[in-house]
Amino acid sequence: MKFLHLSDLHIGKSVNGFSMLEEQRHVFRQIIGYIQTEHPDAAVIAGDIYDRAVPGIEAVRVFDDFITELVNEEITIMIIAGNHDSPERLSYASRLLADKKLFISGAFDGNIRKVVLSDNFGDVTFWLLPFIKPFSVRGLFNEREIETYDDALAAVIETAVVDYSARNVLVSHQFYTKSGVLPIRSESEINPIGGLDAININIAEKFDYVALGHLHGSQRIGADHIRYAGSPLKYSFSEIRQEKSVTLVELNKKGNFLVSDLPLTPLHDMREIKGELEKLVNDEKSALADKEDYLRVILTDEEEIIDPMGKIRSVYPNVMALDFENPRTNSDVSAINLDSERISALSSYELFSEFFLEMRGFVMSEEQEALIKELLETGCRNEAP
Ligand SMILES: [Mn+2]
Repeated sequence: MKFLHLSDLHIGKSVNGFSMLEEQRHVFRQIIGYIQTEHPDAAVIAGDIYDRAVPGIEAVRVFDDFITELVNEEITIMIIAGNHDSPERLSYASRLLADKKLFISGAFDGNIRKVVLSDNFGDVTFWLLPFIKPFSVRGLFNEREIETYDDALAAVIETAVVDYSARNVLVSHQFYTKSGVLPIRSESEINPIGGLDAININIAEKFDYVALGHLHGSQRIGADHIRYAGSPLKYSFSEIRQEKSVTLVELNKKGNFLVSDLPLTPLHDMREIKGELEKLVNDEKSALADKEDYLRVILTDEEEIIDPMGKIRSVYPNVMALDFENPRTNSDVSAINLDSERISALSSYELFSEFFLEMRGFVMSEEQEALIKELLETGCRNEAP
């Protein structure tokens, strides 16, 4: 049994004001390409199909095209709702679509939806558990106390009658951790309750494979058979060093499996460049790189620049963020001693040289000293009645 594991598509997402729709179409074409070369039996999408509960028209079109192409490949498609999706909207027409081997698990109703596929080694049961919150499932378990995410997941997984002598795959979209190990987080994941949603992965360890969504960096959680596929694109600058991929899983006979990452290449990469404006604009090396990449530009110029964004965008049109890193921005303003008595005792010249040192990180040259003294004297003379 071979299947693709993907997640966190976030179709329709804008990153720093730039629409990712063309990028998304681009990586979806690569995923279809992998299906044509690898011939998996199924594809699993572990939540966060859309970026918003009410996706825009273009986002719906992009997903419609993707899902139609997946169905045309005649593989089984299994989808769960993530925390960004509206469960009801996502599962629209899902009963009709089951005939097309497309299974969508939207809202959790007390039973985990399962899909059974088989191969020469027997059955593989896929358990499609959409994103849940403790309060949203509490009503389904009257006799149980459900306070935490751990409680909620324990109750929900117990509803599944799992035959662990056969092969089972859990598909889930939650924040799982292995005790004591900090997972790789990304800024594009929205984490509304700051870690309280963490669930101990022990609860799912007996499944033969756990196809997770929610974290945007591809990673294993405590064991090789428990994995986040990660988002197919970089959705924040915290991800510039991540390799984006889809995960290919091969389940052979019970206890025997293979996992590999199939790399995804964006239309334009997201990266960071740093240096002085002149150099960055004329840089020989950057001439080789894609100027349309999504960039965070860090300017190290000492001098004030007029319209830095306009200047940098004339060469790199897709600059997403502009930051400055020089002695002026590095100085810690809070460290300045603002004691009013001390300040009033200082001369104008002394005040200015302190200010200069704070802003630039070094003392004035003799030439600068002479200039400022002259200016202060002229200023004072002109002020006098
Ligand atoms: Mn997500």
